[in-house]
Amino acid sequence: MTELILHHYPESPFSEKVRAILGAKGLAWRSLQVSMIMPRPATAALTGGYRRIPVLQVGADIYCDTALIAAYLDGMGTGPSLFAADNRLAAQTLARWVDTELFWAAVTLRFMPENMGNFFTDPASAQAFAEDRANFAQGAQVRRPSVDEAQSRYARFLAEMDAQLADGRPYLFGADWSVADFAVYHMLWFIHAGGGMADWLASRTHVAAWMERMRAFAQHGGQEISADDALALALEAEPLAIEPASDIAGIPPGTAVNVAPVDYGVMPSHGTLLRCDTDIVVIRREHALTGAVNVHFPRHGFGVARD
Ligand SMILES: N[C@@H](CCC(=O)N[C@@H](CS)C(=O)NCC(=O)O)C(=O)O
Repeated sequence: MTELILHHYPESPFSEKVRAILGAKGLAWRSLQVSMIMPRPATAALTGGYRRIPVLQVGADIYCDTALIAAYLDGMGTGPSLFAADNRLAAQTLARWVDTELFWAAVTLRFMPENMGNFFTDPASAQAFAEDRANFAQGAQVRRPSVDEAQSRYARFLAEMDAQLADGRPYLFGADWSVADFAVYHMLWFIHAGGGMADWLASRTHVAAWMERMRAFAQHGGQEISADDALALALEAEPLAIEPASDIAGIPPGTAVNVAPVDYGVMPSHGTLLRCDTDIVVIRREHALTGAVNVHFPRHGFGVARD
């Protein structure tokens, strides 16, 4: 099997979701650690513009967004599916809510001075981060909640989650994990990673025990790979053959398009449309450093437009 290369950085919560899935499934992976702020030249050459983290590279195929990365990894490794049929709708819907609504509450909470821990090593890196994220926020269509709103959203969620786990089940929907466990895990990990609000977790004993179970999965690190080696692997590999199709009237396969998240970090990737269906969007692009690559996105949460 071609190696799984995760482009990520340690502080990134969405990367923590994927690190935990890789660990839970016992999958070997390569770690390409990127900077917390731009530029990220190798990742950008591969994605063609999409700038959110993480992305998963498998040879000359690049998978963007953790919803799609989870679906891609699901068929691999050991253990139960992340998308078991009996709770698939509930698990997917909870994961989407956590990754959007709870995420913005988590951002408010984590960046309260008392919850930040040592996120920034010095004032200059804090300033560089603020400038980078101001660029990232351009064109975003999201609302970051106030502290009061974020606290009440999180308190309510923790109470409901604790009640759900109170019957002794190990995971949110029963005996087996689902994608929702990993989505909730990374968000709680992010909120508390600076050591703040520890009492919120400690007082929810079922959540605290579940959190330790989930945290253990993410302790399974990847073997480092350099950006140059990751680019060389893309150059050597052939992108997957994708059955051409499009369900967008007026944008057939072969059209030059751009694909971008619809909510935030809306920087588009440019390429030629290979496929667009209810699950995925795939474009083909070329770059001197990578050769031909396929860039895959989930359909949910992404827009496709002619270039
Ligand atoms: N829905 C996306 C969200 C990804 C996301 O927001 N990632 C954050 C880091 S955890 C990001 O890209 N922040 C800006 C950056 O790192 O440049 C996913 O599931 O992958």
